[in-house]
Amino acid sequence: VNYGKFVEHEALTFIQMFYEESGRSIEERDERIAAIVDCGRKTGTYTHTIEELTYGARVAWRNNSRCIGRLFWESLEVIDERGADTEEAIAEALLRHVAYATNDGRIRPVITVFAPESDGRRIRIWNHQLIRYAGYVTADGIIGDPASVDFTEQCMCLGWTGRGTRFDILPLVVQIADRQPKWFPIPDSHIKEIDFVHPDIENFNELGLRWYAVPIISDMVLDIGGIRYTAAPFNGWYMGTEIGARNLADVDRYNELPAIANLMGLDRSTNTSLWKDRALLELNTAVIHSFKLNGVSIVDHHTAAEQFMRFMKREQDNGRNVNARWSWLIPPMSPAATPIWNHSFEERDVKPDFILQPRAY
Ligand code: HEM
Ligand code: NRG
Repeated sequence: VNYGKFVEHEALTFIQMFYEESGRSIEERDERIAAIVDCGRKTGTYTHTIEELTYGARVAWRNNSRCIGRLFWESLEVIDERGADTEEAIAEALLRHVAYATNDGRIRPVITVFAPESDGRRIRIWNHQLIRYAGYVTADGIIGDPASVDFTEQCMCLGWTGRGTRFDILPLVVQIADRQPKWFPIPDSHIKEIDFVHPDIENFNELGLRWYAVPIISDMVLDIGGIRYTAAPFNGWYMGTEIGARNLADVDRYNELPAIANLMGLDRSTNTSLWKDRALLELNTAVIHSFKLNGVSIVDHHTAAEQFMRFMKREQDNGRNVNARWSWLIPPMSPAATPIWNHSFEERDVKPDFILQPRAY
């Protein structure tokens, strides 16, 4: 019952912030506020201008307490696809996003924004990331990425079949309202992947490890001024440890440390050989080395931490509080060797932001 009022309050807070930060005139602002109030009371919602949408998406990145990469928030490119109203049109826009963001390896931070939730009608992209590897439960254990097992089963129920390798790219799955979701394969030509080699360990490539170039999160809500964009996939580039210290290393993901330690001839019979730490270090060396060898953007965790400290300084100089969560900002390797370690942060409820939403399936 209070829905309209709630939106109005959030909308006005956002509009005031936008007009203040972008240095527009008071007259212009008040005109816009009057229009939004009028539209909101008549229709229960309002439509962002392209300038509001662009600024809102950038500030959502700036505000996200878990992201270490926020120094570059102002460079986010916003693609307006609010007009895409069929599953096919949405899938085509997603493929354009993949190609534009990949940019042959010189990765561009981009967000594609689809129509927001209205009257309970919403667009959902079922994928967690547009590009991700399948995970299959077999009698001999899981093949592929264990984090994708549930989604992979959904894709197979919809009629998709994978080749059954450890690195099968999943299809795009798009749903409008409560219609049956539709799936679309991503052509190989759209996907850049990197095979991992090590600068000194010659047979490292025999492990057959690889990863895709661009992480494109596609299951979060972009919340701007009381409007919820439930389909707004975004990407930057990888920090090496996301792949080398988590995706390929976690025991409940690809769990590659034992194989790497064997390749290196380390003693796995005792923790005191620090075989996990040694294997982690070489895996992460291989990830960064291989991305660079292939001309694909990536940042190491030390540089990312320095960039984050510059972001904090710049925000403070601009009179803004930084919203941050320590446990997400410290990298999963050598965290105490980065300047983030010794800081304490405040986390508040700020908007615009990217927020989690329940699974679509
Ligand atoms: C989280 C790095 C760009 C929004 C993260 C995380 C890292 C990271 C390391 C933690 C991920 C994890 O532990 O799983 C970077 C780097 C970027 C970048 C190096 C390079 C430009 C972006 C962009 C956006 C964004 C462009 C949005 C416009 C987020 C959000 C999270 C996050 C919302 C939290 C995800 C969650 O809650 O699961 N980022 N990021 N990041 N980043 Fe960034
Ligand atoms: N850890 C996840 C990706 C999370 C977001 N990371 C980024 N985002 N770098 C993984 O696939 O490893 N980004 O927008 O660049």
